Amino acid sequence: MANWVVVGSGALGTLWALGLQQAGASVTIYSRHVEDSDGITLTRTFDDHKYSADFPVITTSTNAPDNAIWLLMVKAWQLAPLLKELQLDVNTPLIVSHNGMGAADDILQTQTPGTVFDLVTTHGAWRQQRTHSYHAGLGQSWIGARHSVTENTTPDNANASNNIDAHSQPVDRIPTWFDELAAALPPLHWQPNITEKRWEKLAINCAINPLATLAEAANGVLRDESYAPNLRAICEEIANVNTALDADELLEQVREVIRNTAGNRCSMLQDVDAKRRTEIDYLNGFICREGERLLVATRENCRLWEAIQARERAYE
Ligand code: KPL
Repeated sequence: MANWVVVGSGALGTLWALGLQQAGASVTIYSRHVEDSDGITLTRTFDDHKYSADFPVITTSTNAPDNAIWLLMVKAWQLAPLLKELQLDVNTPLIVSHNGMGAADDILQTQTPGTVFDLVTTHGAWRQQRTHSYHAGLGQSWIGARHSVTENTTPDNANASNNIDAHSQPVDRIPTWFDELAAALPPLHWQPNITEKRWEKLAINCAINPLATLAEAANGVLRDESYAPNLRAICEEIANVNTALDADELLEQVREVIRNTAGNRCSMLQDVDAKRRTEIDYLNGFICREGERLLVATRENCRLWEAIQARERAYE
């Protein structure tokens, strides 16, 4: 069994930590909260069943167990400061899971190739309290090794293309710890081309999160026909930015997620309600910046980026 360190005991971090421990793995939580320093109790509620377990806490990465695998379940904007704080060895396996793209790419590029893994999940969970997660919807997850995504998308790259998969080499070697992670929160699929999944999830979040947040309503509000032009424009712009994608397929996936999560208040709306920073800069903001770089029009994504930023500026 591997040694796992989970960072971010938010809604999803809690689910993975509890699942890994239940699967028999050794799990440590990294936390900078003073009240956690002697240990932490995490709780999951699913279908009226409540389950709690205790975890040891480390407050500095130097106290991490040997050969630990780090599961970084933090928001996109927290990732770069976290990695700077942790100062982990470049050979440390890092699993990254957040909404959006472009977070800490420059830092993650300095890791030894094959040590950064992206985890994409459709499980729905809310934080009932800081250490209590409500598992609202069963989903599935995909994990794969990150490959040269940003080599094609950095402004310095003279051969920059808007087909993000054009030059990247999927990594197929499944890590030894995969089964352990898969047992924690099934089903988890090994995805050699995780970049494709990340873009699909990006499109889902770019479409649902800002529109539902501006509507101040659960995702199901977007079934209203009046949102059809916005949803289509978002998907078309994303498919123009990344020509490996098909706008109709993205739109179909977006509509399916809207149907399946109709009763959910999306993570961005939860952030805005709590006056927290949202992940908009890594969602529609990312698309808007990519559009500018590639000279592709992304008006609707840029409009939504601006509108959510305005909401954030209005926090008291
Ligand atoms: O990932 C989500 C989020 O809220 O961030 C969706 C899929 C939109 C579900 O609410």
